[in-house]
Amino acid sequence: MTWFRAASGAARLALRRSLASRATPAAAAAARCGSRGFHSTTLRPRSAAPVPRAVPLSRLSDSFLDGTSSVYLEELQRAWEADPSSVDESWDNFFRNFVAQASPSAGVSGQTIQESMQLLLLVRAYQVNGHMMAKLDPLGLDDRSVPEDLHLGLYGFTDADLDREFFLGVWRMSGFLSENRPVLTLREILSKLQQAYCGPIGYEYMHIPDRDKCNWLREKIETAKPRDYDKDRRLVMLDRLIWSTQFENFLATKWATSKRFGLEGGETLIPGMKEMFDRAADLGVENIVIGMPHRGRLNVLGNVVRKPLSQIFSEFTGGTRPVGGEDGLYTGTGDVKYHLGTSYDRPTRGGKRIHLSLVANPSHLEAVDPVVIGKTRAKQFYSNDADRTKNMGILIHGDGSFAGQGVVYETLHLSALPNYTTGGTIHIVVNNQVAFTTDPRAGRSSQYCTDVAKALNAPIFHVNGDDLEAVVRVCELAAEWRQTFHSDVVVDLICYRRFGHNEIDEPSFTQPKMYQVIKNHPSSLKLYEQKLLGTGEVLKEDVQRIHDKVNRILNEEFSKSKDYVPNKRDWLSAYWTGFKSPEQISRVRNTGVKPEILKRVGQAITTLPENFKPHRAVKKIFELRAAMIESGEGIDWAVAEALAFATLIVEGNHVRLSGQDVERGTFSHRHAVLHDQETGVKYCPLDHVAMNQSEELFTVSNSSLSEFAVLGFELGYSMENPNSLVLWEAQFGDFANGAQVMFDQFLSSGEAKWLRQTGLVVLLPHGYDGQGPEHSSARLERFLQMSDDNPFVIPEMEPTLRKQIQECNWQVVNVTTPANYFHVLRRQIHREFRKPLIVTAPKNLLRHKDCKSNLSEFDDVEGHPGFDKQGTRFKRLIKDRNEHKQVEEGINRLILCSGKVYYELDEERKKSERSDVAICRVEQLCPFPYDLIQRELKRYPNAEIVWCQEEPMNMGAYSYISPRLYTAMKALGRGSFEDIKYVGRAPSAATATGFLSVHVQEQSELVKKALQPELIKFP
Ligand SMILES: Cc1ncc(C[n+]2csc(CCOP(=O)(O)OP(=O)(O)O)c2C)c(N)n1
Ligand SMILES: [Mg+2]
Repeated sequence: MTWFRAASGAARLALRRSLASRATPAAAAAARCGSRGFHSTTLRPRSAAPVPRAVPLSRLSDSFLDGTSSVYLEELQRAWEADPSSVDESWDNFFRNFVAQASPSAGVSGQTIQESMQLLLLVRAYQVNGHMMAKLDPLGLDDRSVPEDLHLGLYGFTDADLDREFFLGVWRMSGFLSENRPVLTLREILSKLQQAYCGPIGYEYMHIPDRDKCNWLREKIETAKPRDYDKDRRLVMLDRLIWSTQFENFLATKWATSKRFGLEGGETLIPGMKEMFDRAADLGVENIVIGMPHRGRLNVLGNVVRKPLSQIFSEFTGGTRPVGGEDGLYTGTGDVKYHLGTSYDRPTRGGKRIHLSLVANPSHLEAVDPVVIGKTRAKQFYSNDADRTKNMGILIHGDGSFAGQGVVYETLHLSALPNYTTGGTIHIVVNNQVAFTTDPRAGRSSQYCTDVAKALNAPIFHVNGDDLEAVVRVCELAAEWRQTFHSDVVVDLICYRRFGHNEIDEPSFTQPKMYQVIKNHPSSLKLYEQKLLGTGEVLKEDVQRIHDKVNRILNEEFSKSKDYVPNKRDWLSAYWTGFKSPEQISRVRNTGVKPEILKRVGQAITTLPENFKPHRAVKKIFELRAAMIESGEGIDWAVAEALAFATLIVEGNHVRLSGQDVERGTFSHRHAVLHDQETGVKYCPLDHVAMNQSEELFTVSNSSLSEFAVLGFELGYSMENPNSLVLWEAQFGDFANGAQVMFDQFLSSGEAKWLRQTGLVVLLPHGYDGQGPEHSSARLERFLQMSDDNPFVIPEMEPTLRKQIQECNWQVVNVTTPANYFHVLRRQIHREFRKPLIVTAPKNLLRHKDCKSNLSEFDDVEGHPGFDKQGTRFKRLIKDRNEHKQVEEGINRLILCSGKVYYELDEERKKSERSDVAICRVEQLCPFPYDLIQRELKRYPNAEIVWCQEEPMNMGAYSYISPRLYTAMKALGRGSFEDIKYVGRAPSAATATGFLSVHVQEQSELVKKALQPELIKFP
C-alpha cells in the first residue's frame, strides 16, 4: 500500500514545482492585492504542464526561459544531431518533433528551438490559465487582471511575429498540441487558443495528473469547433429556458409575498440539467439521484423532476395536509415546500425514460450531499450496476456553501473509496456570486468557489450562465466525462441573483453596485431569443407560440391545484411496498433462529481457509470462537454480532457496516476482516455464510476519517431498501457529534418531516472506564432528549395493540448481553416498519468475564432461557438475575440501571451479600418500557426505587428516565419524583475526569452508595 493515491510521477510534479516557483514580481504583487471574487481574482503563478516524459531533475535546475537554457539547449541539440541516442529519450522526441519535422516548411525553417519551447509554454499557459481571460461573468463586473503568462511579450514575441508560421506538434499529445497539426501563424494560434479557452467557458483540468484524461479533454476543448446546434435542438433549448423562466414569473405573480428562493438570474440551470440528463441517458444512465438546496428547487422539481405542477402549486398555497380519507394516511409534521423530495420517471429527448429522485433535505446546506451519494451506491448494489454507469448522483450547490461547508470536502473524499464510490458525481454550482448578503471575498479564501474539487482531480468547467448554449455544452461534457472516467466533475454555473436572498429581501442594502447592474441586465431568455431572432433562424411567432403554450399549461395546472388532494402515500418507493406507517399496527416478531442454522453459520464464521495464516493472536481468538459455537457457551459480544449478521445474510438480507476501523474494531474485538500474515491477503468470514454469496451482500468497510459524511452516506444507503441492515459505528461515541446535523436534521426527525423511514443502526461506544473526558460518553442524554415520546403519557402497551415504537421517532438502547445485542439487531429487520436505532455500544464488556450468553439464548426453542411467553425476542428490560416470584415483599431496594454499571453493581451486591436488593437493567431506554417497569415495580412492592448511572447527573439517562419512571410509579400509586433516588456522578461540565485515580474513586463510591444499607436521600 502506498502512502499516496495519485498516479503522477514524482518527476512531473517536480517539474511543475520548479516552474511554478518562478513567480514574476508583477504576479507576486497581483497575488498580494487581488481580491477573491470569482471575478476579481488573484494571479497565481501557474506551473507549466508536464512534458511528455519525466526529465531528470538535474537538468531542470535552470529556467527554460532564461539565457542559460538556450545555450544548454543548443548544446543538447548539437549532441543530438551528432548522435540521437546521446540525449535523454524525451529530448530525442522533442528534437524530432521540433527540428526534424519542422524543416519541410520554408516558413517554419527559421523557427528556433527556443521559440518552439516558448510557443509550447504559451499553449500550456492557455491550457492552465486561459480561464482567467474567459468571459465568465454575465454581469461583466469581473476585474481580473490577465495573468502575465498569457501575454505574448513574456515569450519574446511581438506583433511583428503574428503572421509568422510555426510548427507546434508534440509527441503523444491531443488537441492543440497534437503532432499531426499543420503549421499555423502565431495569429491563428492565438485566436484558436482564445476561442478554446477564453470564451464563455473557462476550463480547469491541468491539475489532473493523468495524460489520457487531459488528452480526452483537450480533444474536446481544443479541436472541436464550438458545437453548432441545429435549429430543432435550439428550439428545444429555447422551450426549456422559457419553461424555466416562466415558472418563476408565474410563482412571482401568484404568490408575490411568498418565499420561494427563486432561480431568477440562473434560469439556464434548468435547460442545462435537462440536456445533461438527456446526454447521460444516451450514455446508459437510468437512474439519477439528485440533492440540492433551496435555490431553484421548485423549478427543478417541476421542470426537471416533473413533479406535477398542480401539486407544487397546491403545496405553495399550503393546502396539502390531507384530511381523513385513505386508511393509514401518513402525514408526519411536514416541511416547507422547498425542502420536500420526490421521484418520477422522465422521458428523455433520445426516447428513453430516466428515473429521477430528488432527496428531501433540511435547511442545512450541503448536509444532503453524502445522503445522495449513499442512496446512489445502494441503488447500484440493488440493480447489480457493477460498472456504476446506470445510477448516478447529481449534487447542486450554492457558491457560498460549496466553498464554506466542510461536508463538501468530506463527501468528495468518499468519491474514490472502493466501498463508497458511485462512479462519479456531477456537481453543479449555481454560482450567483453572493451568499445571502456575503460577497465571495468574505466567504472564501480560494480563487474560485470550486477549488476544493481540485483536491480530487475533478475537472471544473466554469461557464457564463447567460450563454445557454455554452451551459448546455458543459453540461453534456460533464455527463460524458462521468460516463467515461467514472469520477466527479464540476460545472460552475456563473450567474447572478436577480432579487434578494429570498423574494422579500432587499439586496441593495448590501450589494448596491451589483444590483444597479442587475436592474438593467436582460434575462438569459431575452438574450437567447435575441440571438436566435438575430440569425433569422427562428421567427418571433415561433417564440411567441412557445410562450403561449407554457403560459396556458401553467394556468391550467394552477386551476387544477385548487382541487388537488394527495391520494396516495408518497413515501413508499418500490422496495417498501407493504411496510407499515406509524398509523398501521405492525406485528411484533420473534428474532430467535433455529439452532441448526445458528450452528451452521456459527461454524462458517469461525472457520478459516486451510492455507490462511492469521496473526497468532487472531488465530487464538478464532479458535476460542469456534469453541464457543461448539459448546454453545460463553458467546461473547463479537460473536453475537457476527451471528446476527450471518443469520440475516442467510435470510437474504444485505448487511453493511461502516465506520472508522470497523473491520478490526476499534477495540480489537471484531476481526471481521483477517489479514494473512505472510501474503497480506484478506479474508472475511462473513462473506462465506450463504451459498454463492455475492461479494457485497456482506460489506464491512473502514471509512475515511469523517463522521458527518460517512454517517450521511450510510443513512442515504439505508433509505433505499428496507431489507438491508446498515450500521455506522463511531470510533468512540463522543465523535458522533461531528455528525450532529445528521442526528438532528435527518435521523431523529426525517420520518416526521419527509415520511421517509430508515432502519439505520448507529453504534456508539460508551462507558466509564477511566479513559478521560473524551472517550467515556456517547452523550446518551442528547439522543434521549431528542426522543419524542411523551414523558407523562403511558401509551397502549398491550402486545397486540402496541404501536409505541412505530410512533416514536427512534429507539435508544444500552444493551448488556451478547444475546440481547443479537436480538436487537435482528429486530431491525424482522418487523414491518423501519426505525433508526441508537446503540450505546460497550467497550469493556467486549471482554468482560460475565458478559457472555449461551447459544440457547439466541435460538427459538421453547423452554430455552431466551424464550419467554412470547418467544425469543429482544428484551427491553432484563429482570433481576435471581429467580424472583411475581411478588417479592422481602426486597428493600430496586435498582434500575442501564449499561455496564450493572456488572459492577451485581459484583458489589455479591460482595456485600445484599440479598434484599434487586437489580433490573433497562436495555431499551427509548421508547420507555412502561409495561415491564410496572411489572417490576409490582414485583417489589416494598422496595426503595433507585436509578443508578455512572454518568454525571446532567448526562446519561437520568433526565429522560425520571419523568417516565415517575409516570409509571404514579399510575401504580408508588410515589412521586422524590421517590426516585438518584445514584450517580454529580453534575459536571466535562463528561468525565481526566485522572484515573479520581475515576476509580468516583466509580467505587457510586456503586457502594447504590448498595448502602441506609436509605438513599433524594436526589
Ligand atoms: C449550514 C447552513 N448554514 C447557514 C445557513 C443559512 N443560509 C441559508 S442560505 C445561505 C446563503 C447560501 O449561499 P449560497 O450557497 O451561495 O447559495 P444561494 O442562496 O446564493 O443560492 C445561508 C448562509 C444554512 N441554510 N445552512
Ligand atoms: Mg450564492
